[in-house]
Amino acid sequence: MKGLVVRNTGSWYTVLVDDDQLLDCKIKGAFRLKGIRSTNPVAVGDWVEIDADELFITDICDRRNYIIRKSINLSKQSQIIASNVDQAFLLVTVSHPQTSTTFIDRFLASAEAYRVAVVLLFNKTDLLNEDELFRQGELMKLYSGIGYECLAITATEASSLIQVQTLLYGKVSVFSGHSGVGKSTLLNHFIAGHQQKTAPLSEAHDQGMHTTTFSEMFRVNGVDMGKSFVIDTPGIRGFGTFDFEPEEVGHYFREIFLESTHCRFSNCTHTHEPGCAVLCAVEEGKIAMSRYQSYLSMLGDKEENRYRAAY
Ligand SMILES: Nc1nc2c(ncn2[C@@H]2O[C@H](COP(=O)(O)OP(=O)(O)OP(=O)(O)O)[C@@H](O)[C@H]2O)c(=O)[nH]1
Ligand SMILES: [Mg+2]
Ligand SMILES: [Zn+2]
Repeated sequence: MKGLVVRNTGSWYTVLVDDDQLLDCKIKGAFRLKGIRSTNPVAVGDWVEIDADELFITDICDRRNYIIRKSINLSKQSQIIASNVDQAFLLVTVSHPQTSTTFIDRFLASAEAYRVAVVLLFNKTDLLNEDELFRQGELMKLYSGIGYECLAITATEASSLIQVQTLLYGKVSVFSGHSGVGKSTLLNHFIAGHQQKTAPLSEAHDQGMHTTTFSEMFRVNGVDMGKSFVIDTPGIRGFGTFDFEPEEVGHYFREIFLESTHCRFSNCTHTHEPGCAVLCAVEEGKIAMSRYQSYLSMLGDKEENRYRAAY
């Protein structure tokens, strides 16, 4: 029997099967070792084959895509946050807590690599002072200029909810971002019954409390929303990079990639090469310095062969 993994807590997987039945399944020991090096061999969003009598997952169907994050410490373990998604929403907060452009850019680059469309939701607009609103506007200009859809929202306001809901129709959407940016608060408006836990930020650090501890998929509530699903995820601190080749990193920064077609060398790393069109565009202000710095920081990970903390 085929089913959709909607939740994973420790060694238990909740699988949605025909007739809206939810089955709690395990995976067989041998299956766990099937050459998958992530901390979670089966992820929320996976389609799986199950043995419905024994309640075992026996196989995973090929993934269309996934959002993965490499641990920022040296363990080099990776974790699949969600798989088979139609789009990702990255919640960004200019403050409470602050989301850095490096973090945004790393998320966007990894989504590009796995061909997942991203919408940037600038949340907690209601809390921003004049300077912060200005900063939010600048960021929205920057990212919409590159081609990403950007929305300024307040997770508790009806007008924001309607804007987000229209984007969910008929799709599987994963919501990600730092702890405390409001993922669960926002998603609670779209799911029936069961409410996800939410919590205020720590007063001392103005950061989230890692309230959500595992990914979970919910059907979106509402007329005609039957085939629409959202996935709430635990807040991520940092976003390590992947095993990219240096000349590949530029492919995942859309505007850098576009410019790079004019570089003299096809394997240009856009750091020191003569005739580099990207360096030229940075100097002219056509490519934002913050984006170029994020690009360099991802290249740097590669050179140092380690993952950096706390973006
Ligand atoms: N003022 C304001 N507060 C918000 C908004 N969105 C969320 N919050 C508050 O921010 C706090 C954190 O929200 P959560 O929904 O728990 O954040 P989360 O992203 O799910 O955090 P983790 O589960 O830890 O990853 C809660 O106190 C929310 O009420 C918003 O748009 N405006
Ligand atoms: Mg949460
Ligand atoms: Zn170049």
